[in-house]
Amino acid sequence: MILPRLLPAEPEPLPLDPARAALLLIDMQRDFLEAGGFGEALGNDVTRLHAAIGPCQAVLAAARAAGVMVIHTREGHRPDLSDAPPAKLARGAPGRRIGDPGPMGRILIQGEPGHDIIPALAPIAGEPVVDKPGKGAFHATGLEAMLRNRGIETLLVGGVTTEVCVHTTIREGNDRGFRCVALADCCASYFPEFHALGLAMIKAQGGIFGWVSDSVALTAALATPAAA
Ligand code: TIU
Repeated sequence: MILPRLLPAEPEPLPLDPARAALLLIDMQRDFLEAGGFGEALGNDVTRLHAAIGPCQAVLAAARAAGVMVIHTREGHRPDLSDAPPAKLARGAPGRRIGDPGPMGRILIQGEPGHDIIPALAPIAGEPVVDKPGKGAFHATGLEAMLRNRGIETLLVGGVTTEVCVHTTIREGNDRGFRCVALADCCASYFPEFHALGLAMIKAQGGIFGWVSDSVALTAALATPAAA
C-alpha cells in the first residue's frame, strides 16, 4: 500500500502528493520588492520583503526537482488601464499612482521593467505566469482552469504580501476546494505584525481556511520518498 507523504504544518500535518500539488509564487515582482516601484510609491520600506527571497528560491528549486507544478503570478494592468478600477487607480500619492512613470517604467503596468518577476526567482520554460488585475490570483484569470486541468488539489503558497495578495489568493483557493498552505518564511509583508497575524488567521480555528508550513518542512517532505 502506498501511503502519502505528510507535510508538517499547523494546525496539523497534511498529506502531500507532489503530482497533485502546485507551488504558487505570488507577485515576487520588482514593483513590490525594489526601490521605485508600486510598493515604495505607497510609502512602504521594500527591504522588509527581502527575507522571503531565499526561502522562495529554496522551495522553487525543490519543486522543480520533484516535478511539482510551479505557477508564478504578477499583479498589474494593461497599458491603457482599461482593467484597472477607478477606486484602485486613486490609491497613493498623485504622480506615484498606477500608470504613472517611475524609475522602473510605468508603475504596475504589464510589459514595464517593474512588472517583471525579480531575477532571483525568474520563471523557466514550462512554468505558467498568471497576470492578474486584482489581489487574488483567481479573480479574472485562468488560474482555476490550469489547476483543475492538472488535477491539482493542494496549493503551496509563497510571495508578497502576506496579508494582501497571498491572503486573498488563499481565501479564494479555499472557497474553491483547494487545500491551501501558506509557506511562512516564503511570504513577507511591509508590516511584520500583519505578516504574523495573517498567518495566525489562516491556521486558527482548526485551520479555518488553510494550513501554515515553511520552506524547511516542504523541501524535506519533497526530498523524502513516499512511504511504502
Ligand atoms: N500593498 C500591498 O501590500 N500589496 C499589494 O498591493 N499587492 C500584493 O500584495 N501583491
